[in-house]
Amino acid sequence: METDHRWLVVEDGFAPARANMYETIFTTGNGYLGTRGALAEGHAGALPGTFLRGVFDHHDSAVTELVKAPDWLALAVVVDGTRLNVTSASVVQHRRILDMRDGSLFRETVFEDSDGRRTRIETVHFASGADEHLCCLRARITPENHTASMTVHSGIDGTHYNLDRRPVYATPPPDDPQMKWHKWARSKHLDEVARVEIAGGVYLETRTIDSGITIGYAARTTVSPPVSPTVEQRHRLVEQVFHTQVPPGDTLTVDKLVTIYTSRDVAAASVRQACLDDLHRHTEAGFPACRERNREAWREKWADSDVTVEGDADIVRAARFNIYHLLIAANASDPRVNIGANSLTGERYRGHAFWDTEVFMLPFYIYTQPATARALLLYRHHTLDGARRNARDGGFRGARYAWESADTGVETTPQWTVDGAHRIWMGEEEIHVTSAVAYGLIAYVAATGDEAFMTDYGAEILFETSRFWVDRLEAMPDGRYALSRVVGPDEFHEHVDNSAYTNYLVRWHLRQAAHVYAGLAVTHPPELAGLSERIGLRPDEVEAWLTIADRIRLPAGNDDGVIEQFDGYFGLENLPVTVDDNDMPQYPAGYHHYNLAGSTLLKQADVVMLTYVLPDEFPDPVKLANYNFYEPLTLHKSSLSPAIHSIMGIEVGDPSRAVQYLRRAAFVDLLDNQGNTEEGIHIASAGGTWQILVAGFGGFRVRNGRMTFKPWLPPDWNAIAFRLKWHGNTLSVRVRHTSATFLLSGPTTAHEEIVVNDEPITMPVDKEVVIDLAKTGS
Ligand code: IFM
Repeated sequence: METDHRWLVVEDGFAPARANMYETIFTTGNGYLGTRGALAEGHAGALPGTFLRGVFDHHDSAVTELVKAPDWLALAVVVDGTRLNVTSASVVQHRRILDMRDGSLFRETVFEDSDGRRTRIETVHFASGADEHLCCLRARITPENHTASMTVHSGIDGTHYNLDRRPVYATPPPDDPQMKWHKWARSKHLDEVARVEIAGGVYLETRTIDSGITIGYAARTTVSPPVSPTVEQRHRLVEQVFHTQVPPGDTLTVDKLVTIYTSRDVAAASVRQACLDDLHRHTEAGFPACRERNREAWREKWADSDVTVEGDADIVRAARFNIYHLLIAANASDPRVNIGANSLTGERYRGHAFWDTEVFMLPFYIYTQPATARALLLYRHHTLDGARRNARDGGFRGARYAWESADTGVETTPQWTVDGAHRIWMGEEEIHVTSAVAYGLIAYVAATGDEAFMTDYGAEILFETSRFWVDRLEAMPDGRYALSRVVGPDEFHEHVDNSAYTNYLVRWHLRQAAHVYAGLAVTHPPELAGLSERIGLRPDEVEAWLTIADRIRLPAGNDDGVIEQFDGYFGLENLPVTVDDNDMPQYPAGYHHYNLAGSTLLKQADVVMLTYVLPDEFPDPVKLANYNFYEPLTLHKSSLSPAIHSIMGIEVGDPSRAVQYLRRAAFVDLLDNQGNTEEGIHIASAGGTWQILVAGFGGFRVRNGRMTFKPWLPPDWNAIAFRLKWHGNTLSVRVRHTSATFLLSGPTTAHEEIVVNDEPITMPVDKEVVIDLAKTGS
């Protein structure tokens, strides 16, 4: 195992109160699946879960949700009649280590039963980074002071339901049966299809109830010294059971290989065979070879993705933790899926994708894993028909992307909070997500030069969504166009008119669409003609986009350049804000998420966010004025908020809180500073953390088609280093206080022009360029 602590996340000792949080943090995965780091033997209060990308179902849940798939980790050890777990035996020693370098989770626990028998269990498991259908576990079980009559159960457990356990809220929700709490909370999605013994192993097949997705798991467990297993089974559970005697100090080694396929991968009738074929292949190779292949795959991922900071080891570890979670959240192999707001690590937000993907996470993938970025954007094309339906359902033309998007792209935002107490309006009103999709695809094409993506997919998205905007905009008597009844990024304020964020983005969106149309007319006339014919798009419609864009009503700025967040915002009540020990703002006494609409307080970055996503629309003094005005009013009740404030603080020349905001974002889950990590990783904050490092401290932006840098380092850091993919090449960047070093590496030989502190620099391929930052006016 890795020994450098900057690659490790460690849990020392078992604390029931933190068990669910660690399950989330210790999720292992590979983009195809995510498996929470629950203790394999289970315990009261545990929330295990494996989630398979794209496996959604509705059935008796409030809305379509990501299904809790069968648990492949399940492994129980019975010693002299006691099934060892944290409640049946005392825990003498417990330590778990997530090795982020190769995505594996180590565990070492010593149990002592009521007769003083001590048994040590050590495990390592991972979801293979080399083969997305493979999961591996090795356990070493050692009776330390006794001869163990030992039974090991190893199998596939499909008995779990979504939200088996109530989520923990600060104030427990009322148990009013009218609220159908139990129905809302605990949902069944799987029917059993088959459970069988296979050669040397077991196989479980289930099917989702509404969506009809077949899910197959094949598992083979072997033990050493060898023992022949029996097979035990009951509804939705099948396991191999090994009975043996183990002398004191001897170790029983258990290897478990599991293969997983669904009918999303192969035809339903072939799922079982696909599992068995893979299992056979991996069994031939054996656990050590599977592990080595996994390590090799992770070496490649990190070579492109790592960010290091010299001078702050804690930040390096936290940065890697966030990048690790981004790396297990998605991969390039499925263009029909996106990343849920809690990735594949938990049930919060039901696996639904938000604007989080394009605005917070996509930059990481664009610049480090562009094939994955492409797959994520292809999902938006795959769900374009769903977006068309959303527009149609609202009475509009074109396509409107869902605020919460699952498998089809049809709006899946629940209309009520889970306790039934509050109406959720985001599905109807948080329409800025549609421009986030445009934002993501424009950035992707600019960075990769993937014009085929634009002609084959991106243009259709841009054109259909522009149609939605012009229909959704309302013509006013003065000839301007307004957008009423929306929610901007700040979700404390619903039903607002002319949200600055939304309206600026819509204007930008329409102009981009028209620009792309004009560009394709020159570079790809046949493709444009084909697309126009297919969607019935006329040139005069495109001209209208530009005319309307020019007339969109943009909220006025005050004398200092502060942009009013929406119509009437400046007239709202100012409430005092207090901060906690960590200097983070608190709700004023008596206030909470649902009663702050009459105040100027913000849930999260809104106008400041606008100045970040559209950097060229606002001069520096306007950015500064808005940062100074809105930052003290922002409560950061969304984990998406701190990252943007860190970046914009640096950009406007007030980096005093940049490191604090970085820590808030980077440690949101490691320290559970939003209090809900047990329900899943804040994956948008993970993307935001990467952006702080690269766009904040590294000062990276794309401007006029070029990579530009305006770095700034905190005094106690020595350097920051990262890599960016650009048009197929890689730019390695290392920034120090006084200098910055750039190296552009192939495969292409084309030089690039980059801009550092406003100075253009020509970068040859494979030749390091060192810039004296003092001379560039930094
Ligand atoms: O998309 C976010 C939103 O901005 C704030 N509430 C949570 C959502 C999912 O992360």
